[in-house]
Amino acid sequence: MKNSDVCAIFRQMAEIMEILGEDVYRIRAYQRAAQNIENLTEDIAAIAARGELTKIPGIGKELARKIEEILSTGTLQKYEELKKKVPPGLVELLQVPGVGPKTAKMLYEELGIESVAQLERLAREGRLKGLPGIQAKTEENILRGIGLLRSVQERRPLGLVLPMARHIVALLRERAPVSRVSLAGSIRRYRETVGDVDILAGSREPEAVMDVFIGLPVVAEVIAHGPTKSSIRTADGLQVDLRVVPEESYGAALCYFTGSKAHNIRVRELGVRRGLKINEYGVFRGEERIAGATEEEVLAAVGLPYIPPEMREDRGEIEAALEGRLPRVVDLGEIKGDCHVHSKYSDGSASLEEIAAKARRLGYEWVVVCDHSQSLKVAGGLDLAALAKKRAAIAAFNAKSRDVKLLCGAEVEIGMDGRLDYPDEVLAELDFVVAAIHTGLRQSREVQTRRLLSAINNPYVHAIAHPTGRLLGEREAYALDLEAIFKAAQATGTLLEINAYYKRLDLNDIHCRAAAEKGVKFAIGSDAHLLDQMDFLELGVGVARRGWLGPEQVINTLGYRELLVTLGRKGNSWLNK
Ligand code: DGT
Ligand code: CA
Ligand code: CA
Repeated sequence: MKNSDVCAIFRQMAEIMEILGEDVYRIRAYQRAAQNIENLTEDIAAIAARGELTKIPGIGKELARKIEEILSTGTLQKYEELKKKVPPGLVELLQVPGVGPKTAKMLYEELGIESVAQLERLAREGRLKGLPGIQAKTEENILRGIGLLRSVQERRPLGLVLPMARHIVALLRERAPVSRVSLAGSIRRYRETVGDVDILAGSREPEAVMDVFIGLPVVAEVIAHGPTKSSIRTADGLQVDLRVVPEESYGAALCYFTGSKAHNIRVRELGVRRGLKINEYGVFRGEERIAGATEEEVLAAVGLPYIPPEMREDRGEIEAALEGRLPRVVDLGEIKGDCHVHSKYSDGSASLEEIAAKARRLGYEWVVVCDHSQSLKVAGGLDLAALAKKRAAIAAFNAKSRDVKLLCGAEVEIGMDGRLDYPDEVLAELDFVVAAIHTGLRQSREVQTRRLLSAINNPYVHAIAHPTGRLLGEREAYALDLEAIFKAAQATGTLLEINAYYKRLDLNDIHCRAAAEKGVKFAIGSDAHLLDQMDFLELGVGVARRGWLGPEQVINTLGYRELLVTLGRKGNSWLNK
């Protein structure tokens, strides 16, 4: 039984209970439990074995007993009973936005519909008309809902969406009568993938703003056009939603449309306890608006400090904020360098001078120039002679440069037996050694863990590159005992990388937070192979913030001198404080 299996059972139970119209709070309890189990980095069976299930947030005695039953029998009596109460296809229909449990049940009973594809066909043929509660408009809405479902299922990597989203924001600022414009939704929270782009504008002339929006050159299709709310699709199929609100509602609307939905629900509950109603227009006591212009004001009305958007996932930020222990997370402005950039010496395209010039534009003090090691021939790995040449070139560059400094790094292959691709005396000469696995990705959990542990235990390895090896939408993480990796990284003062390349984002937010709780520190690297890819570092900072990391946990916040001292001796005070 894996964590994901336990999660799936709880999610299904919540959905079936929804069809059966059972208690909303019980349904929510199952959903929250599923989410929290999904976020675990440890095997749930191991937690159960220690008798610590109730330490998982959202898991009380009753749910703990159910988890134990699932672990020992492979299923749950209650789940089996629930399943018998509804036809299997019905649960699928519930995923369509606008199709609630009642409609799903009726569609099944009247027409035997039990899949989204079937629903789509019948709605297109106009065969839903005349059913209880179904009008022409309802069919249209269902089809739109199915489209929406597909667009959400088809999520895109954040790094590919951000440039277009910012371009549209810039165009609106330039051309529309807006006082303020901001990104909202998952993109503002720096989720690693986004369903659609949400933009919020403040204006006294919403209709004029909408006219500009739907007329922008990037618009390929207008999905909806209203006075305060419109949606468009760009040529490559990206959906962009724009909402316009009056200035005095801007903060409330920004809170609402930034989400996450789960976070918003919790904030609204806090409001209810104080007799307040919170929506996208403001915070209300009766008819009176008591807050709404800024996010700070809205959150303060329910007793909360400002919470960075990246933390708004209902992963404990509300509790932490209420108890005054919300950490201050690292800020992009505090980043003084990039820990992982490839140059022309291996498979990168930029020269040392170009890398330094780009770093200067980004406001950095330093960059670690990391090229591949000798055995990775496909990526132009450097043999010892080439590495010596690169070191000399970097030393010459640094002697001349009065601002940006370069560190001579290497991304060193970890062999199948855990051995590193350069001998120790060579590693010892490098400023920054990042060890990585690029071959033998399908080894067993034991082998993979052993390989990484052996790199972590090498006194010259400063960091482990992209520790889990996953690629968004392409490749799962390798089988790995992350707990053991975190523990060893902490004990030896080995940094774990937050690889900020848009497809990697590895470690991810959840793993970062778990590692940080074990005392691990982090190195953010863009892994740029092209100069412009150095901009991806921002995504890594987003991951760090979503992982609740403070500036003192991220080595990129150190100035050049401090960095050199810190890297000089592994196991020094900064690395495993
Ligand atoms: P995405 O687009 O799937 O990556 O994720 P989001 O979070 O951007 O979701 P989206 O675009 O559906 O909605 C944007 C925000 O609007 C969402 O984060 C919270 C808010 N929102 C949308 N629908 C609801 C709702 O039914 N209830 C509440 N409380 N908030 C909602
Ligand atoms: Ca969105
Ligand atoms: Ca949206």
